[in-house]
Amino acid sequence: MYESKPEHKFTFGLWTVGNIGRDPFGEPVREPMSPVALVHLLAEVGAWGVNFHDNDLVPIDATPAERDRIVANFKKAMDETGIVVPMATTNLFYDPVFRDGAFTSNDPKVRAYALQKTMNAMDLGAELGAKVYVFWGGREGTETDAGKDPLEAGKWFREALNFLCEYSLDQGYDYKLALEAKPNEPRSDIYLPTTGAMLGFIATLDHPEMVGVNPEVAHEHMAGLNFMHAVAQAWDAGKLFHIDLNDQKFGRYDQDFRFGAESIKSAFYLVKFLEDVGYNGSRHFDAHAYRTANMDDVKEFAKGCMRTYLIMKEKAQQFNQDQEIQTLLAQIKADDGSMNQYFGVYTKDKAQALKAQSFDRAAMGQRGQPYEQLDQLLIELLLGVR
Ligand code: GCO
Ligand code: MN
Ligand code: MN
Repeated sequence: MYESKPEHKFTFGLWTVGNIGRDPFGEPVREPMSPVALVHLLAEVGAWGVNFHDNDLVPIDATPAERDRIVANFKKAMDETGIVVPMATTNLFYDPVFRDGAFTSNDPKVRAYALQKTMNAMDLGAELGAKVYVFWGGREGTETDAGKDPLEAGKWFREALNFLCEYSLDQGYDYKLALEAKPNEPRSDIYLPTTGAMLGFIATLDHPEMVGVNPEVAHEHMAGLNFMHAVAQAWDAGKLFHIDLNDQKFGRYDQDFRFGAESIKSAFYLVKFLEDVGYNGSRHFDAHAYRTANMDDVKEFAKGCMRTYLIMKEKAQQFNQDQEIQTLLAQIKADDGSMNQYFGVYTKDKAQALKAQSFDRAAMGQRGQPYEQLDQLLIELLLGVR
């Protein structure tokens, strides 16, 4: 039961199961594992794919020969396990050079270096088969707005993405670029803080068709927003290129909990949405095991992410097939078709006719909806008593 299969497209970053449990108050609690060992771990727990930042795989100071040796070993591990690389990204936040951002750093040398580093990382990802390239602008922001102009920073970010779209085309990579919004951490304020902001920004690019989003549960929850709604907007725009699944208490520090660990209802709505619309991309878990976990518990963490997703998928099917729930929904959405004449494309005649239509506003305002009843049924379904 709830066994993960390749068709579920479950992926993890090297940095997720490989997280060594450092936090601002304490040293690492787990030994670092090599990328090859992590690929084997992911195969053991039943994942389909692995994603990485350039420097999760190849250290920032590696020589070209070291790089090639590391990549060859990694490919061998992929062949041995069947694990694939659907997504790659750049680490533009760890090294001190990025302390004031990468593409939006006030220092033009840093901005140029960020472009160079990203091109190299795109080469690395393409070599290993990645089709989605993620941009998470963790340090693209400010602590004080006294020192940086958001218009200028936005222009730099736009120019960088335009440049990198052209680079991808020039190299013949068929990358789709996915922008990942986050409101704060590690900067006090990060530019383009929500998925909606990213969607607005994408429309201003030279190649908007190449660029979509990588929404993350925790990031919208940090902003106090409804994640499923953000995902729905991205889907509607044809821009849901990737997704980062984890969990997060609202209003807390950046937690990266196991998927479904905290917000069971939100996880349900999200999985139901993805499955109902037929989202076909990776289900990527961008989460970390608790700091108290040893490696056996890290494996349980990874299995738990996938298992909870599959349980929620089953619950979504149950919801869709539940007679009582569906009868209530039919009642909630009842439509005798009498208003159809007014909807859809505007015409002068329609507008005239609608202006002449009389409505019983008082009666309409009295009509209740059995959302309490419906929600309780959902709760009982999730609690396993239905
Ligand atoms: C975070 C982000 C990152 C990105 C990753 C890939 O909060 O640290 O979610 O984990 O997803 O850098 O771009
Ligand atoms: Mn995150
Ligand atoms: Mn993420």
